[in-house]
Amino acid sequence: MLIKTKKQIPSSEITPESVYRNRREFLKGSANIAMGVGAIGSGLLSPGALAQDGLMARAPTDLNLASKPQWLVDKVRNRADAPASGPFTTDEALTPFEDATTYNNFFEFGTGKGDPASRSGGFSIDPWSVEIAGEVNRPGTYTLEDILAPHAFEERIYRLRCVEAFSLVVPWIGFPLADLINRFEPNSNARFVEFETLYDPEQMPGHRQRLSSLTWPYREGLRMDEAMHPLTIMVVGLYDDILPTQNGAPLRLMVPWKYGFKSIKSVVRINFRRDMPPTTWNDYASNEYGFYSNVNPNVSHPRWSQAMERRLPSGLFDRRIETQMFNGYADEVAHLYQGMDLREYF
Ligand SMILES: Nc1nc2c(c(=O)[nH]1)N[C@H]1C(S)=C(S)[C@@H](COP(=O)(O)O)O[C@H]1N2
Ligand SMILES: [Mo]
Repeated sequence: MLIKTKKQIPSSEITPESVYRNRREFLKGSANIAMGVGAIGSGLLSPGALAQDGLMARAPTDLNLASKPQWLVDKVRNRADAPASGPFTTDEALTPFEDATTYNNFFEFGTGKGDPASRSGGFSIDPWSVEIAGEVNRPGTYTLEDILAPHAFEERIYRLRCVEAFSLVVPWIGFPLADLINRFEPNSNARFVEFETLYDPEQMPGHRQRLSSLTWPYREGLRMDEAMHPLTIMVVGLYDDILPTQNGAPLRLMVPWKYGFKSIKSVVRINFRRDMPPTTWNDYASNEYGFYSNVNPNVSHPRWSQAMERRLPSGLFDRRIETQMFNGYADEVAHLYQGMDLREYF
């Protein structure tokens, strides 16, 4: 949890957005190919960048997967693009694929930012199943295929703000959690949703550490109205492909107005509860990591300010920007917390 403070990076050095967006136009078969060529001419686009950001299919090994289920790849590719504007997308510069997939928090694979990418090779997501449990009419253990079958995927370009004060902008691919929840018919006792990550000491070195400070499996939770909010999505891909292991393959949560640790990875269990579930980081240090953990520049972490953030990619100079209330999603979500003291319910 180290926070560096350096000078601003000129925005001209941040080009991946144009690379990716041009590519989307390219794939749509529009006349914008010419734009891409122009971009190469101006030095914005290189063949290397094209490969990196998705024009070439990635091998399972590139995503730290044992295998890539073709049905899932096809479903991810055959999706709706992010809307041009509105709360479900941001036009801020995208964090390059390379940075979004090599600078990660996934403590099951180690505590270093590079560990999840370097230590998760050969991770198996086939077969994968998700248990639906608790206060629902249709509990059961469902295969990933069954879980995903009725959902059309869409791209959402969201900001992700880690509690450690770095942030990213990522083109996620997924679907609203509300649509999944409705299928399993929670009953009137369901006031909270609890999520659990896979527990697998053989595949996850963090689980083998004898003196781990975190309790496994990794757990997170949301209030029911937070889970049903249209911004809350289940993610199956990023940058035009399925999720790499380090980003939470094959299925993870994304709640863009909360600190990143709420967006639990590699989910195997969704449990509907009457009471507020225990969560991993809150168990570890309840004075530092609250259940709500809404992004809030006015409420400091006990050990550092949350007023600013460092936007990836990290370069020679860090780009520091102001953190926004609810990570910039206040218009959409502030009403969920009306009347609550956000210092008490941090
Ligand atoms: N199971 C699990 N989920 C997790 C984590 C983790 O360690 N284990 N880290 C969280 C944290 S602290 C952040 S910031 C985000 C990072 O997501 P990303 O690596 O896709 O950017 O994942 C969250 N989800
Ligand atoms: Mo985080």
